[in-house]
Amino acid sequence: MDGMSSTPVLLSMPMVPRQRRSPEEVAAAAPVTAEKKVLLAAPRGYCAGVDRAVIAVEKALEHYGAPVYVRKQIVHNRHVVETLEQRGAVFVEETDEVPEGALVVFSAHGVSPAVVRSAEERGLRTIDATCPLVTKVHREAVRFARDDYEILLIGHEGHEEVEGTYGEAPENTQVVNSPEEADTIQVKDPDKLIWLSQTTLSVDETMDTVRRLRERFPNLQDPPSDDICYATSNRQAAIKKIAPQADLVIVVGSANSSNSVRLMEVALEYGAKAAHRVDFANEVDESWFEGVATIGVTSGASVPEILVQDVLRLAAEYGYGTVEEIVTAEEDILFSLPKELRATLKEHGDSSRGLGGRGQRPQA
Ligand code: 0JX
Ligand code: SF4
Repeated sequence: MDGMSSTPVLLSMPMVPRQRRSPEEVAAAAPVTAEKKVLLAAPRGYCAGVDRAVIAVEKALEHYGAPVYVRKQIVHNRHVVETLEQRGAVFVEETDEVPEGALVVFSAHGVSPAVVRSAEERGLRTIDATCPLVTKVHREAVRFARDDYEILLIGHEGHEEVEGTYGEAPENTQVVNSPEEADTIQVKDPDKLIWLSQTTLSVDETMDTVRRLRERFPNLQDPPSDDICYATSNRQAAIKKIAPQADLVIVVGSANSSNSVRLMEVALEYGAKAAHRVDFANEVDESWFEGVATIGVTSGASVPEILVQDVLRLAAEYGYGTVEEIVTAEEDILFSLPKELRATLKEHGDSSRGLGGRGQRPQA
């Protein structure tokens, strides 16, 4: 790992002591004759946009000192948020909770122009940690709205990213929440129509939504490039390879993390006999191991690798010490830090930069 001097998020939640059944008791409840093993998905965990956003908050704390305000969760991961809170980050829902003149970081999921304006009006200093791949979708929305297109934004209403992208062109945009909605949505002009999407959706479900939209609106245009990002699709591809062999899939990720929840759904669709999402290893219920030979393990794009290692340690205690990594893609994408921060880092002679995928390697 070259030149990265920021402190990675390392603290893991302490295991809550609770009365677990012993590995012997679990094995006795449902004996397993096949070899017990873990298939570990790669890629998994941190993407380049998350890495950059988390480092942005860490660097802001280091160079400007606490408190550093963050609008919404910087990424949708409890451990990351709690760890940054311990270091002096203050997470707020809206910029009007930030004292005038203070520093606020916008989360990786992006913000609408209205949020930027409101921060300006309050004289806030801002660092925009929006992932460049989310910004790309914002630019598409602006451009197609300017050209008088109606935009069908496939995504989940209420998710910050959808609010941000929608806010770029509210007059021209409708949100399509599901394939079913594609069957009923009404448009103004079916010949001047484009679909865009949230970056963290199920690739298959989105294609189903588009297929259903196109049945009704044959002249629907595709986005200039994929809006579902490389990290989302790579993580889904990896779990698709594992799922048919897995008696159980454990996805590490938070409940509000769209891409993590999608991994669980994709695992089930591709044949996993069971799938569960956990924030922390202590949420794994040992009864899930009953009768299980092969466990698939993966993690969402906002999940530090240390949390996966905690799950692997627990699985090993129950006899799943053999871990085979199933690699379906290599990722080497890396984004430079937000521009507002780069100038300050340069002034302070700090040459560190974000390393996409750093979370994929075990952190010592
Ligand atoms: O809920 P999401 O999957 O969009 O966000 P999360 O879990 O924070 O993942 C990384 C940030 C993604 C932004 O596109
Ligand atoms: Fe960016 Fe994709 Fe990561 Fe979202 S999931 S932060 S779009 S790289």
